[in-house]
Amino acid sequence: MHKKAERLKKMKPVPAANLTEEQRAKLPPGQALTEKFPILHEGEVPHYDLSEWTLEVFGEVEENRTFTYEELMALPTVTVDCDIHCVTRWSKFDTRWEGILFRDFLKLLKVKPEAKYVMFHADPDYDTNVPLEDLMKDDVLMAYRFNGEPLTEKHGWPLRTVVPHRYFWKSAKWLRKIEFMKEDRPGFWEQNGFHNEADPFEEQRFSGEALPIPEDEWTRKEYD
Ligand SMILES: Nc1nc2c(c(=O)[nH]1)N[C@H]1C(S)=C(S)[C@@H](COP(=O)(O)O)O[C@H]1N2
Ligand SMILES: [Mo]
Repeated sequence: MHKKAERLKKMKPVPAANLTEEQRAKLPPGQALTEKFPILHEGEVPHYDLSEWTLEVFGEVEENRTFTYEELMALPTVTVDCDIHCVTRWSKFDTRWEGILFRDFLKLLKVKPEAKYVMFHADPDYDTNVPLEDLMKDDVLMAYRFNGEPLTEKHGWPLRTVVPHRYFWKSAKWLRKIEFMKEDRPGFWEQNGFHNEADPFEEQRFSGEALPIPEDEWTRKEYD
């Protein structure tokens, strides 16, 4: 009861007038700052048995690979502090993620030189595309911890990508498969009117006409 009431309460952005000079400079155009953590996804939150969960790698690689959760947890951990920006206009500053640096993960794979793009395949029926070069940055990771705690189910447990310099739909929760591709191909949102590049500072929200998303829609979503 209490929980539900809480959920129905609208999230409120930090009023623009309260932003410090530094915060103003960090906020991309058209975004509002929130101190909460909105929960956004299509479909139902998946549940997994970790002993059966796997991460698969396929496409333009010399050999397909399947990693167990245990194998991934044995890899070196990095910590990334970054700001995140959702196309529905909320931004959250100073989020801390721990996980596997994507660039380090690549060292375990034999990716063919022809591979130029990556499709992240996630549950339930979600995918998103990112250029491979973009994933070489030192803040792109496959995360399993957020702000010092294990990732919660709703935020993508057991593993999600975080690609901070792109709108947040490019960061797949419930990651299951990584596909290396020669040619680019649009993912779920990219096929549904969202911009292929998705740079928040360039305001690359839509590929064609702006989708009719009310500016305060995100304030009605679930959050924690
Ligand atoms: N698997 C999956 N990942 C997803 C989505 C989704 O629908 N399914 N939505 C994306 C969108 S639009 C956003 S804004 C972020 C939200 O992540 P959060 O719920 O942790 O804030 O997840 C992204 N990753
Ligand atoms: Mo989003």
